[in-house]
Parts: sequence; structure tokens; C-alpha cells
Amino acid sequence: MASTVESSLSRLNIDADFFSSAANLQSNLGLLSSEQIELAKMLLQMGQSHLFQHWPGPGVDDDEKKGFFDQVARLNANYPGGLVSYIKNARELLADSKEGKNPFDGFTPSVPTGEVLTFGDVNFMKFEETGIQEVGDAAFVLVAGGLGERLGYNGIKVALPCETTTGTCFLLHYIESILALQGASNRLRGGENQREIPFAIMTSDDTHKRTVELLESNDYFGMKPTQVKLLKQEKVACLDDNDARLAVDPHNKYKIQTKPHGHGDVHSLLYSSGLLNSWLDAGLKWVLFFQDTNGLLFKAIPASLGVSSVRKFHVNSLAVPRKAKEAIGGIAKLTHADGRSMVINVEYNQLDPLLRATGHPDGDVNDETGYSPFPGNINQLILELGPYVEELKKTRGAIKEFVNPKYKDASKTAFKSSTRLECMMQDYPKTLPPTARVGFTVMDTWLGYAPVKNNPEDAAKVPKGNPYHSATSGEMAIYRANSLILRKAGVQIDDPVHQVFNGQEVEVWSRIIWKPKWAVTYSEVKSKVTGNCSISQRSTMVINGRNIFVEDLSLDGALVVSSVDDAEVKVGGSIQNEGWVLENVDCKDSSVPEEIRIRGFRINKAEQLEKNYSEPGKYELEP
Ligand code: UGB
Repeated sequence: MASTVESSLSRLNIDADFFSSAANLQSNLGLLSSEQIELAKMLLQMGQSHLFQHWPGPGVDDDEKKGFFDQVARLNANYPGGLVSYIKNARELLADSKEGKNPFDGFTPSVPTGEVLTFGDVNFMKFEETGIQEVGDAAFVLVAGGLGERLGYNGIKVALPCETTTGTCFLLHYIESILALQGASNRLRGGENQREIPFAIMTSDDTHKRTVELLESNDYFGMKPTQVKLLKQEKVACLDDNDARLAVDPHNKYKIQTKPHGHGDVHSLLYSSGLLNSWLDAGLKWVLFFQDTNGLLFKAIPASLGVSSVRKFHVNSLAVPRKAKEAIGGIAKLTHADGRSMVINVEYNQLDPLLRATGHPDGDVNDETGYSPFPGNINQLILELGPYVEELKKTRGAIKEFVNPKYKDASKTAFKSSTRLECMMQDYPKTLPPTARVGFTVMDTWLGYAPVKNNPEDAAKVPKGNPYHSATSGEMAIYRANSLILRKAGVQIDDPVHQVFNGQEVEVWSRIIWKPKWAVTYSEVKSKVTGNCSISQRSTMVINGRNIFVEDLSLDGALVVSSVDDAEVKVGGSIQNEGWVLENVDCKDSSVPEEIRIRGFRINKAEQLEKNYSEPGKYELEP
């Protein structure tokens, strides 16, 4: 055994004494390949000899010891610059955290320039038109590696229905929206220049298998499997102390404990997978990032992409008006005393103290508009692909990280539990040069932002006036947005009623749903709704077809119309029936399926007029 060890060490040019600081490792070197010995050397050089402290001699647990190095190899390969960089970065960030260093020291915040959209005005419609021209040159990226602990749902979040009128899950809605944008763009481009919009999904060990199953068991929801690319993010090593000693898994001494690194991983994965270069080679121009549970987002995508194009933004962060001190990050321009500046998301708990420290004694306050001048980050980003790839060539996708250790006491020498480095996708602009064009687009919250993040109990406890961000509010927001859009298009829609579900008081509007292929822009909605139309508050309307035209319709009940693309259907007349009724359910009633009880209501489909036009042709639906 000794001679095997010595020969492999001499091949590697390593002095056997080097390993004497870790006797338990040294006695096991004969088990290891030359690559594994290199990794062992790196670990010792980086002060990680404790990892081998409890290793028995050769002959005991040998497979587990090799397995340990398989994990080390993965951790090393999956971090830009490997474990050496990870440990070095961790030491620096832990030292800064111990000192209480403010990451924004020396920076003064001001309000950056951006575009504020008003839904449905001429400007908005022009931006939408440009967005549709551009969207064929875009790729979409969904970050869906988070487990959603705050929501407490047992499945993956993208499998959750965004609304229960049709039961469409988030992933289906996203894919239908991308396909509808693709269709709209291809109709504009005509004949030869047709595109398939690529869709990448970042998963993690927590979500990967179930995301693949969801896609495969539903034939990719109508998208070509080759259009969809899954990129799985890996967890990163946990840290036990300020010297960044890697934490041994409490359940397995041959494993390093790991935890999620955050959604910022999406940049390095897109880069290392080669996807970005393949998109560039295919002539694409834009990459749109979005999160797992925002059922409204695609209503804001065409106009926001139009803004990116017209304003030539390299980075466009989508934002909503934000009440001062509201618990979402604010987008701010930060200018350093040395002249550097950047436009970046500043988390809400950092923005107020930063303003106070830089000559604004009242901190983050509402201005004459009733909102903070710093718009709220909803973490949906549009990046121009060319400059993005150039930047990533420099950084390999590494994003400025942070560490958030929970210290045992004020000496800040020991942690309550292991910590790790984390990164956020919206921190991408932090490494950009001042010449980069970084802006934002503000839209109405009702149009673009209604995430599902909180479980019913926590949602019911949010301070009055703050958004619930629950399955209940997420669904109601879709009905409100569709009602408001149709109202703007001239349909007479009743005011909502207030109802309480799972302890949350919400506005209940008419339950109006259309499939994205019916309309992806406001002007498309307007072109499909004409005459004198009215929809009562208790009504439900589902439009599932591209060429369905609503004309002189009076609806008081439930109407469901479906059609194939080649069928042109005119829907009108007076329709009245018992309709679909919302019935309260208790979130604790385990006899009700989880995806229903977390919203606090189910739909009793008492009576409806349902029509399906499955053959091409021209039709009129009159009751
Ligand atoms: N996600 C991953 O893909 N991988 C991970 O390791 C972690 C998350 P959360 P968060 O919408 O208002 C963000 O947990 O991180 C995915 C912004 O940072 O829902 O608390 C996950 O699947 C914050 O500035 O949100 O906060 C999900 O799709 C604010 O804008 C997404 O990342 C906030 O979102 C976000 O994860 C918001």
C-alpha cells in the first residue's frame, strides 16, 4: 500500500510529508486516483484537514471515502474558480460580516431613469408593438429551483394552478404564453423567418425530477421538447466558522453539508452550459428572466421588451410602484464617492438606513405620488444578449455573493448553525462598467405582479394594506387584471365584491380567463371585443381559442368557449344561467386537495353554457 501511495505522490510531484498534517487522510491515499489526491491536496492547502479527522484506516468505508471525493469534485466543478475561490470568497465575506461592514458604504442613492408605463395609452401600445416585433429574437429563462418553504406547498410551485377556473398550472400558463408570443411574432415575420422561442428552466435537486415529470407527462404542454432546456443548479458547501471551514454533514461524516446558493446561479449555468453562445449564434438578441409563481407577468412582457428595445437598455428590471418601507427591494442608482455608479436592487431593509446615512433624515418616504420614488423590484429581468455574453466572458457568470450567518453571541466568533454563500440574479449589474445601460420599467401592480409565496396562515397575518402574496390573492389578481383590461377595452364590468377566504379579505371580480393565444397585447384584446358588452360580477367567462370575437354580449352566468385556430367564432347575445359559484373551504380541511384548500375556496360549477368548435369554419354563438 505504502509504495502505491508513494508512486502516485511522486507522479504528482507531491512530497509525502505534505499530508502528515492529516494522518487519517495520509493512510488512505492509496485508495485515491491522482485527481482525487490533487483535490485532497487542495483541501489541505485551504485549511480543511478537519474533514478527514474521523476517517478510519483503509479497509473501512472505502467506497464512502471515494464517494466523498466525488462530491468534492462536483462542488469544485460547479463553482466558478472552484472550491479554492469559494473558500477565499467566504473568508472575505465572513470577515466583512464580522466587522459589520455595510456593502453600500461610500455609495449615495438617487432615483435612476426608467420608463413608467400607463396601461392602455398610446405609448404603452407602441411599446407592445415593438415588443412583439422583438420577441422572436428572445429566449425565456424561468428560475424554478426554489422549494418555496414559505408557501408550504408539498408539490413544486410551477405545478400549482395559477387559477382554478380552468385549473391551468403555472408551467402550462408560461409555456402557452411563450407559444402565443412565438405565434404573434411569426405571423409578423411571415414565411421564411419563423422562430421557435427557446425556453430554459433552472431547477435544483429539490425540483428537477418533478419538473421533468410534469413536462413529460404533459407532452411539454405543447412546446417541442427540443425547445426546452433544463439546467440544474447544485447546492454549495456549508461553512462552520469564520475561517470558512467546510461543514461535515451531521448525518454522514463522508459528506460535506450543502445548502442552496440562490437564484443568482442562473447566470453561471447559462454560461457554462453553452446555451448563451448557441442563442447568440442563432441570432437572438434578448434574454428574459422570470420567477416561478407570477400569473400576471406575461401581460407586461410585450411592453417591457419594447422599452428595452426603444431605450436600448442592456439591463431592464421590471418594477412596480412601491410604498415607502414596503418589504420588496427598491431599484436605486448608487454613486460612489470615487465616481463609480450602478443601478441596482437595494433590499428594503438596507434602503432606509442607506438613505438616512446619506443626507435624507426621513429615510425612505413616499413622495407626492403617494409612493416611494424608488420603484419596487419584482425580479423579472430583460437582458440584451450581446452585452450579457461579453460580461459573462469576464465573470464566467459569477455574481457578487453575500453571507448571512446567525451568530451565537456578540463576539461573532461562532454560528448558531452552518451558513453558506448566496447570490441573487438581480445582482448581475453589480460587475457592469458605468457605460452599461441599466434601466427599469415600472408598471401597475395589478397588471404585472401577483406572486404566490405565502402560506394561508402567514398571509392572513400580513399588516393591513400590504399584499398577501398567497394562492388566494394570486388567483384573484388574475381575475382583476382581466376584468380591468376588458373594462379599458370598453366592456361594462361590474365592480368587485369583497370576500374573505382563509382569513384574507380580497376583491372578487368576474372570473374572466382567456388563453394567451387569444390575445397577447392590449390592442389584440381591443380588436376582439366590440359593440355593447357587459359581464356581471358573479359571471365566469373562459375564452379558449384564437379567433373568438366577443360582440354585443351580455353575460350573467358562466360561458366557456373553445375553438380550433381555423374556426372563427362570434360570441354575442344575452346569456344567463346559474353560473359557477365560489364556496369557502378551510385551509385546515385535509379532505380537500391541497392546491384548493390553500386558496380557501372551491368553484361549484352549477350551470354553464359551454361550446366547442373543433372544425374549421365561421360560427356564431347565440344563446
Ligand atoms: N430560486 C431558485 O431558482 N433557486 C434558489 O436557490 C432560490 C430561488 P423566492 P426571494 O418576488 O418580490 C426574490 O424565494 O428570493 C427561484 C428577490 O430576491 O420566491 O425571497 C425560485 O424558485 C426579491 O428581491 O424569492 O426574493 C423563485 O422562482 C424580490 O424581488 C425565485 O428564485 C422577490 O423575489 C425567487 O425565489 C419578489
